[in-house]
Amino acid sequence: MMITKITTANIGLLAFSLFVVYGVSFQGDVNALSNTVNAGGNGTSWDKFTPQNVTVNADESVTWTNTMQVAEPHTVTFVNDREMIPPLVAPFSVPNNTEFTPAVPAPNVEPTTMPDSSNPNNKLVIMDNHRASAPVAIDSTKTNVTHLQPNSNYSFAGDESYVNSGWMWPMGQAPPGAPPIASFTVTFENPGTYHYICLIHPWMAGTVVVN
Ligand SMILES: [Cu+2]
Repeated sequence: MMITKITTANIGLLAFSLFVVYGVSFQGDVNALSNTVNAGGNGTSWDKFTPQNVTVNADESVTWTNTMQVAEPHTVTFVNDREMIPPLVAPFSVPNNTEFTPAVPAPNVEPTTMPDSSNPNNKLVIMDNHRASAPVAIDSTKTNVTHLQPNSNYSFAGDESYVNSGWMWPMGQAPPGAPPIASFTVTFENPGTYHYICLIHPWMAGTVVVN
């Protein structure tokens, strides 16, 4: 499980690198329907939510899908306090004798580890942060964490401290070991103006206005 997540993160970085090399030549039409938002696109829209701003009525839903032509992930992430912005990876302390066995056959993978300066019996292993890569909701107290199913329809009260889609891949392009998340649907229960970002490309931002 641990290795799978590290592998997923590395594949994500690889996918991003491949996108930088090959993705810029793609062009595509962005054809947004009512209450649907494209997360990423092609050509110059690859790092945008389209439409960037949507307006719905209370109890209506908005669905985001990843419309990339290459395997580049995006997230839809509502954060109401900057300290709740999660790092994509984080160090965790494990006993020095902990061994990691790759769960997905691959000839060239290895976890990143380093000494734990606070405990000589332990080492640090850099892990994918589940709160960033998986669908998660955290309530206004920042203590009650709900793990959502991939491609969830989440009922959003509006006062949550954190609501995340997880890494959404173009349909069918999630890499081995990654949850096959291709969409995220949010039903907005209460009027308000709600801002969201993509954790992987934090300059990607959008707004939902609920009347
Ligand atoms: Cu993104």
